[in-house]
Amino acid sequence: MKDLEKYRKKLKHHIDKERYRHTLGVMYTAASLAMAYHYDTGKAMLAGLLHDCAKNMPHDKKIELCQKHHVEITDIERENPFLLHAKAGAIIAKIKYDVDDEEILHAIAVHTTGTPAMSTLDMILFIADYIEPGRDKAQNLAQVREMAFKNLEQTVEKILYDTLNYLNEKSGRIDPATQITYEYYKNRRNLTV
Ligand code: DGI
Ligand code: FE
Ligand code: FE
Repeated sequence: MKDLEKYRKKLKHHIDKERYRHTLGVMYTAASLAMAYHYDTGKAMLAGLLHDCAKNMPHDKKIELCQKHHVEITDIERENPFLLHAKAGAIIAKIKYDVDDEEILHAIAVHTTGTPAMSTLDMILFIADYIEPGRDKAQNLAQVREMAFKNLEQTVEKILYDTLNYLNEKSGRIDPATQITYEYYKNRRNLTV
C-alpha cells in the first residue's frame, strides 16, 4: 500500500489537525470492518483516508467544483453546503489523488447521508465514520459499535435512525437522502424477518 502512505502525507496538508486524527480513526476502523466482513482492507483504508478530504474546503469552492464536474447539487445541499463535502470529496479523490476505483469514489460521495442499496464498502465507510474511536457524542455508541461487527445493514439502519432523531431534536434540515435511506433499510429488515 505505497499509495496509501503517499496520500496520507498529502492529505495532512489539506485538513486540520482534528480532522486528520478523525480520518486515521476512520481508516483503521474501516480496515477492521473489512476484516470482519472479508472485504479488501486496502480499499477500505483508502476510502477511509480520503472520505473527508474536502471537509476544509470553503463552501463556494465546493459548489464551484461540483458545478464544474456536472455533479448535481440539491436544494438542501445548497442550503447546507457542509453536506457537499461528500460529493466534493469524491471529485477531489479522483482528480487530486488519482483514485479511479468507482467503488471507493461512490463510498466517499454517499458517506454523509447514505443512499439506498449501498455496497459493502459504502456501508463500511458509513459505519466507520460514525464509530471510529475518537467519536464520543452520538447516543447509543456502545451499542452501535457492537452491532457494527455483527450486521452491516442493521447498523446502517440504527445509525440513520439515531441521526434522524438527533436532527429532529436540534431542528436540523433533513436531507431527503437520509430519510429515504433510513426507510429503505427499515423496509428491508421488515421483509427479511
Ligand atoms: O464529516 P464528518 O463529521 O466526519 O461526518 P459526516 O460526513 O457523516 O457528517 C456528519 C454530520 O452530518 C452529522 O452532524 C449529522 C449530519 N447529517 C447527516 N445527515 C444529515 C445531516 N445533516 C443535515 N442537516 N441533514 C441530513 O440529512
Ligand atoms: Fe464527512
Ligand atoms: Fe468523517
